[in-house]
Amino acid sequence: MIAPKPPRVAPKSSPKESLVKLYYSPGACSYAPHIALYEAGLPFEAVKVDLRTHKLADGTDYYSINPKGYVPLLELDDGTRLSELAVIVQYIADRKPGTLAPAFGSMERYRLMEWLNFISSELHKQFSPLWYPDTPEVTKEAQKKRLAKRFDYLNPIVAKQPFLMGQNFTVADAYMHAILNWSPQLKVDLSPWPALVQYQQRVAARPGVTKAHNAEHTSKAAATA
Ligand SMILES: N[C@@H](CCC(=O)N[C@@H](CS)C(=O)NCC(=O)O)C(=O)O
Repeated sequence: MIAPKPPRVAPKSSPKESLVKLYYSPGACSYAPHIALYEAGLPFEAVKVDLRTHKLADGTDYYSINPKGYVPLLELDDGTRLSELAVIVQYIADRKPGTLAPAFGSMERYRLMEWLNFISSELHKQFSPLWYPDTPEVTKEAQKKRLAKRFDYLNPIVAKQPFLMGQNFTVADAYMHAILNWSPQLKVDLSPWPALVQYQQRVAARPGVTKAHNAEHTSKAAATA
């Protein structure tokens, strides 16, 4: 007797094994997803964008890839493109469940999103005007005062625990580290907040962070926000 043929099942493409492409600019906020990709151990290709010209190394107009013009941008192997840092890092984390973000739907995950939103609006976009040469000095000083209030809030948190969410490094730490990393260049003195200085050193010492740092700084391009 001939055994019936097993039903044809389409081979499952494992999203975990597919290659993603990260559009980044050295030292920009895209450092956060770059760190997350190394920390997650995912295979990826990093594509450098020159933010002064909005062009890739081969001359491609970056606006043709991301009409928003900014980095980061994540491209999946089916061509799908995802923008907005706080979303990109969660996507990366969810490709390696249980490593860089709490499970979707849990209260802890909302805590992570709370951090990502805080970092985006209260740190990242408060630092941004410090990059622009046409920002008046008085505005820069006002921004630094606003940032100081956020540092007052953050310092005791990272004094009592190694990472924003407690004992475990998450993508929120990748994001905060990438933004606070701008401090020396932008003349934001973190020394009145020693736990934040130690936090930066602690995160910088992680192997995934070192790899991302080395990858970004083997090439020269100006950081910009
Ligand atoms: N809302 C965006 C902001 C990203 C952003 O500010 N990117 C900066 C670098 S840190 C950038 O590419 N600026 C250049 C430009 O806007 O053309 C996100 O969260 O991803």
